[in-house]
Amino acid sequence: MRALLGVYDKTGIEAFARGLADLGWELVSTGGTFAALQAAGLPVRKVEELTGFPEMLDGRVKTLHPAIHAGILARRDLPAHMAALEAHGIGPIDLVACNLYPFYATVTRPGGVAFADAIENIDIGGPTLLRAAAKNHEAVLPVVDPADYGRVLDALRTGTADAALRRELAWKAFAHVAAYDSAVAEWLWQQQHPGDFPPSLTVPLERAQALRYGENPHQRAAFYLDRSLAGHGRGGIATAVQHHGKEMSYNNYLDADAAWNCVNEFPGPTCVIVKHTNPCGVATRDDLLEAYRLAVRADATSAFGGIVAFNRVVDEALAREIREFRSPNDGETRMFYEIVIAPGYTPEGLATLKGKSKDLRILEAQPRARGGLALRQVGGGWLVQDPDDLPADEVEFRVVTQRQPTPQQLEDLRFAWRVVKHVKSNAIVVAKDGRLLGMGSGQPNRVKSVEIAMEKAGEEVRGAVLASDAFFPFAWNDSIEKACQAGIAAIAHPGGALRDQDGIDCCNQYGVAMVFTGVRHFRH
Ligand code: 93A
Repeated sequence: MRALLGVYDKTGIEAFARGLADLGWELVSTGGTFAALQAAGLPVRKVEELTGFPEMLDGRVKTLHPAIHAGILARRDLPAHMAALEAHGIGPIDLVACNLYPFYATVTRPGGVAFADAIENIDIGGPTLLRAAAKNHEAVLPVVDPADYGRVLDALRTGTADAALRRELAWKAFAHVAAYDSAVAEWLWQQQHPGDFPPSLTVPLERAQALRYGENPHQRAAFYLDRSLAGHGRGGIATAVQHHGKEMSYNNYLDADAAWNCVNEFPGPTCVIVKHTNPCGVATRDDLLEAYRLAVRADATSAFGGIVAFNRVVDEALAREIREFRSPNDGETRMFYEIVIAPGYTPEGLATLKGKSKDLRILEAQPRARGGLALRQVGGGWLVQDPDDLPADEVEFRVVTQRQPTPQQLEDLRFAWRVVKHVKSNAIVVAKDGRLLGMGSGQPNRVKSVEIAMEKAGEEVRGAVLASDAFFPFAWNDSIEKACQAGIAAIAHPGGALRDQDGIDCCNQYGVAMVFTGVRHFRH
């Protein structure tokens, strides 16, 4: 039996080769792999010996030769194939271990990469070897992943290299080459059309976790990592580390993502509590612990069973507060949460939090970087857009009323604007002193969202500010007048309605300040 070993990543290759040699296999290798095996004292032949050709063109042509590919591709069950090998003095190859030039790592290298460098890192011979071996996997074992060396050796030792193993290895080889070529194609497109959406999209997704079920128990589900260049190293919920607790569920991922994106909207220490993808408690304070207390109080009923996100490290005092905090509703029941997510924990903070329950999921994550693509499925297709990444600081507030907002109101409007972006449309947020008092979300009627938000704010609505994700189409006897009558002191919305002047007149009559943001944050 003959094995062809040509690997860029030489991890584990020596032990694998030794195992094969011990089983009586003949080893053949490309230059670098040959040198490594020879240095390890293993009997190994050069590919050149088989091809009768030197490696050419700086290594661009090493294994691309009939003596190699006929040896891999010949059908052992066809006498004509075997006779052809014989006639040309070619021996069969029964195993190919190969991993490819590091194209992905090269083009994602920090600091960028020269075009020519990237091109040189496109492997041609390797994918060809792998595809040939995978096609003829009935006779040839294609091994692309060093993690498989051990089980392949075991199977050879015990004579159990059966169809199931061979098909799995073949699948892995083709999947690997397909993802590799996708990355090359994506990169090439980007070189010519930076920032443009490609005419066809191949997003290599790698299954990171099988989920117990989807949104409901009768739906199957899994979590996939975006391995495209656009998704590379982007942080966010996909790369979060779980320190403790029950396995993440489908809905957990959705909610944790919403909470994490919202909390990272804020520059100062902030706590965001999310329920069913909507922020129901948000507060910014110099003291993160105080921010947490205020965030729960915004709507303790909704916060129960929610996701708690912080944009600063969680220390012991805060962890104890999260563990012990009793519902402000009855002063007795300890708050229950699905997930706590933060950029980090002190060792004592983490230990304390773990003591809350064995189920509490504790995640550590990095903010999602800006850019990439936002994809959503509709029947028979996908919608693709830029993520809603517009930094809140870049949104200009234009005062359109006689009354100017006070500096505190302006700050509260900024706060409310950061929150409202993360609330399902129609989204209304009422806030004061850097904390959320009430929100209305997902109502098809904007007036209803206003009413819900103000009802949640209760007495505190007087002197609070209100933000709307989209403009108010009507004012009198509608959203704006209702807000003014309830005691809202300042309003932010994009502006741009046919009846904008009605809204301005209404605010002027009630002595309320209003700003136009010129930006909309629909979230459908
Ligand atoms: O430049 S190539 O595309 N031309 C080839 O004919 C060829 N054959 C194997 N690259 C080729 N390989 C690759 O070389 C393998 O995929 C592997 O990554 C690498 C192993 O080379 P070495 O043993 O010299 O380190």
